[in-house]
Amino acid sequence: MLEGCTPWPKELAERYIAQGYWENFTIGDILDRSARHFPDREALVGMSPITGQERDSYRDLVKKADRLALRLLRLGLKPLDRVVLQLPNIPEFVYLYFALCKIGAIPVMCLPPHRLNEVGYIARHAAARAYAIPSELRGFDYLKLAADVRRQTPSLEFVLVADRNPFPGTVSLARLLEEPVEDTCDRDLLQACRPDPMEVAVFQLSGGTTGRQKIIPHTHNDYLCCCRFSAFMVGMTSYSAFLASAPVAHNFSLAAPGLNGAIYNGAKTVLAQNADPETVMQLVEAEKITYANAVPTMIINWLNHPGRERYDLSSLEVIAGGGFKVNPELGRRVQETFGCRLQQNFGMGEGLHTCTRMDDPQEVILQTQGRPLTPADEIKLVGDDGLKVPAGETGELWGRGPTVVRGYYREEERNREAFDPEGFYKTGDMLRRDDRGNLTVAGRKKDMINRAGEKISAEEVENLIFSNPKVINAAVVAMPDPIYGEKSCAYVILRSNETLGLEELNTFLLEKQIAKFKLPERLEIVENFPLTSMAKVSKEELRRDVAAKLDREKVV
Ligand code: J2J
Repeated sequence: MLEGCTPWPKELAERYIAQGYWENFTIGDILDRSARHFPDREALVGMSPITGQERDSYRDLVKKADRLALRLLRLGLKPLDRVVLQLPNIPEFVYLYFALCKIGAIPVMCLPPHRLNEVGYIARHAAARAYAIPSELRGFDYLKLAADVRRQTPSLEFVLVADRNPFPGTVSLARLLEEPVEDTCDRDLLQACRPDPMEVAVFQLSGGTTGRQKIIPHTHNDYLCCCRFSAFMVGMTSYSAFLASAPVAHNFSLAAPGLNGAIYNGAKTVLAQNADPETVMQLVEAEKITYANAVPTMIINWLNHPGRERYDLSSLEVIAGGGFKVNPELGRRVQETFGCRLQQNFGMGEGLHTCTRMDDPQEVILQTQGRPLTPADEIKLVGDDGLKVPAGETGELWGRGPTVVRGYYREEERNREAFDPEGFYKTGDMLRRDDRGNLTVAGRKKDMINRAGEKISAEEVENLIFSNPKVINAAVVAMPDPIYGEKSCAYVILRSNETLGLEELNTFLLEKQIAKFKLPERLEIVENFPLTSMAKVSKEELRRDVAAKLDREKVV
């Protein structure tokens, strides 16, 4: 396994293979297999910035992925090279993803809202050789971002741009995709590059725990195991149509079951450019979508859309909620309004997942986040003393299994904190288990804000606020929000005679080029922070304080 990654113990890896959890396929193999079984079936629908509307059969998709893979080899990319992929939901994401997987290069899954603060760090930490971007998206200039990332990243040689026009100093994805490949030697070359299924396939990013984002190395074997079991749980088959309306780079939309699961089963993937109700409903009707995944904020927006009745949404069989807790009332409304089934998912980029099953009783589907994904998952709920909590009580979820990574990439020290010596990943999430084994999320131990499924590390934002010369100390906490679930609130202590408003603070933070979703949405200037008995800032008290303030403001 790539240096800097933690392999599974040999004996366990052999057991996962012997028991069929790991099938020794690569991500490229599953595309090839579906193309052999269903050459003419629709594989991918999406809007390309290069060619306009694309509708690829499996035969087309494999051809484009292969062509691009060969062109990337010609360009000089090699197995295990890291390629930061920051493309939105466009067909080129899919072509490039499979092309990289086929040559054993590793896509690094940055999200479109990430900025220099995030991408620069990740590109350097991964020692990326290439970086793929759109030229612009929602008014943001990615070419300028790429120039900045390049300046900071000595390893970065190629910037690949998904655009019709060429840009100086970059490689045009349009050109790479259009150049014909007829050479049979090239095909042998591709075959020779087929990666070892035990090798790293994809770098995911951690959902913002402490400090900087960490890189999660998934192998072909563990990532495909995740999509296969997840697809089974929602009844995905070659007749399914999956709507990706959240960024397809995110683990939920890529691997649980997501794009991987759809390709594995020969299903159709439809890429929505955004999660607006109009866009989503048009696509559900036109493409006869059967399965959609979403964070609760998106579901709330869909339910409240006044134009909903204009669309025929009867093809929808399952809406899978995850990333944030779906409350039972919301779940009930999903089922009544859309006439489909709800499935709950509790998951994370590190690969541990729980979910409800299609045939679970209604109260399990509405009230819990289900059970672990595979029979080989081992989980425990642990107290502060590191021991299992008594049955029925809340504890931190620790887990290991055939889909759960054993360590972050190049993070020896942080790995010692995040994984126990037996390889259990400590999620930082607090859960409860009922007597039938169903788990319910009850809170969080880690210092993170979950804003509509987008994760914000409090520590990362605090450090940036702290670098403001007016500021003595800062503490960022979650405040409740009816639509976003949580938003972030900054408590700040200022130097004497200084003033600071939310707008000024956010202008300062934006100058640091951080992703917009990380900006605090409320600022409280205080004289000092409440402390715990251990003399640490009591974030719990701050969370209570802001929640009480919001309650009072609601009443007025
Ligand atoms: C409460 N909190 C949840 C839920 C995740 C499937 C689904 C989600 C993710 C994801 C994912 C939650 N209720 N139902 O990768 O494959 C919070 C937890 C968790 C963190 C992980 C997937 N589902 N969470 O959200 O890596 O705090 O993955 O540890 O972005 O989201 O975030 P992330």
